[in-house]
Amino acid sequence: MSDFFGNIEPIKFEGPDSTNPLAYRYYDANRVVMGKTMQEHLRFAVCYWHTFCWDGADPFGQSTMVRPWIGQSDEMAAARLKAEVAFDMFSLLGVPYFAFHDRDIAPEGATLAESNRNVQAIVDVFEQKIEETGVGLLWGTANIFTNKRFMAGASTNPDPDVFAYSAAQVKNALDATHRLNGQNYVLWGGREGYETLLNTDTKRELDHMGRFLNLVVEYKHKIGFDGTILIEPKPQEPTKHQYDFDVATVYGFLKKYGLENEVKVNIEVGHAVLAGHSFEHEIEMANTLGIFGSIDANRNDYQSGWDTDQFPNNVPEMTLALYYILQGGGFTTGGLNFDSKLRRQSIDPADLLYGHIGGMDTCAKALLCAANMIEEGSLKSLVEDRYAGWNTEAAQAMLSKESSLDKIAERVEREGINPQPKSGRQEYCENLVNRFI
Ligand code: XLS
Ligand code: NI
Ligand code: NI
Repeated sequence: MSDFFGNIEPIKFEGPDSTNPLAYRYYDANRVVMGKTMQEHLRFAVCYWHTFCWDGADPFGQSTMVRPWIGQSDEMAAARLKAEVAFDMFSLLGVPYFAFHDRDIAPEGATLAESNRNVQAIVDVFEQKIEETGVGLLWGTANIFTNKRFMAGASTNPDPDVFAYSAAQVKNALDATHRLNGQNYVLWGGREGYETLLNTDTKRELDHMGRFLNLVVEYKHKIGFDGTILIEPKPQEPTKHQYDFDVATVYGFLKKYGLENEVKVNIEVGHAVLAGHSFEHEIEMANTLGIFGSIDANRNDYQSGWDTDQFPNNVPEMTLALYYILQGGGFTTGGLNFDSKLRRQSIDPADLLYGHIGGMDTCAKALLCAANMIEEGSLKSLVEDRYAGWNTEAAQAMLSKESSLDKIAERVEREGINPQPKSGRQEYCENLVNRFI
């Protein structure tokens, strides 16, 4: 154990009345809710990047946070210390999973081969830590957006050498994820998009991205990786226009390149909001299209209009999200990764714990609310009643191959069909939801 967190003891569940800021008030890992423990439902993960790789520097100011592994001359020793502190934190929180980019865990070398060796060395450390602590890998990914070689994209770069380099880097990250028994492998389209159409051939770029994803899926099968490949939609930032705009756009892309049964989505709260959607909209679209995979939990500042990646603290928003996740059958290989970071003035090691404790409690409380909503059932029966007309034979017949516009028109005339509006009862529904929060 490192001394980064001082003498902080593992975080325990103390119940809603607890005033201890280093205790869970709602997250009770072994509590059974709708037939599964909270831990099994929520499958929490801590992300490596915001948590261990950011020191508070922003475009206007220097670093604010003490991170003894950042800025050291012996970068590999620093990477080992970072891994040590990371697993200390996973154990203090009692989270079952973590997630990382290849470049989060080990320094980039002078060549890809050297970078790969650095990643392998830390993966060796992880292997042992996983063995010791029982913490698992929710997902791995490759950072193919930070280095300037990726400034015009990775698989969508006009330069085929960047496509090749990206493929080689993803191969190594997928191998690492496989070795660590990762539950999923994520591709967030970091700079897969464009700044201006004036210099961009979108047809080529999409075809290249489609082939790239097929290469990833083919390789996954080749090595016998049985985790899920996930795309993480985001509409903009860092590029002005990102190709993986939202869930529906990703589905169209997967269909076009024949991958709709191979790839699912990792939905991030802040990205949904940037796309002009609610989080639950994106979840329910993914359920509807059969591609729901995992989530990146955070929240945006509704005022600033950026992906501010704050820790979730909005119980009503998370309740609706979990309501739709549970209705869709819950997570399988996916989970709830905190793609969340501290604010720049939160400089104490304990702040990392407060952020995660608050996020986990928000989600746990939301899980209880969502489970109550489902068990009580009024909202579901309201929706069923609203569509009940479709259960008749005549209604179903319209959807069959034998029906036609003229047959339907003839029936409308013959039966004198004259629909009367019915209330959608939105306020009633909203009040109903609030009964459970
Ligand atoms: C950035 C993304 C990124 C992915 C992993 O906005 O959320 O952090 O989750 O590459
Ligand atoms: Ni994310
Ligand atoms: Ni994000």
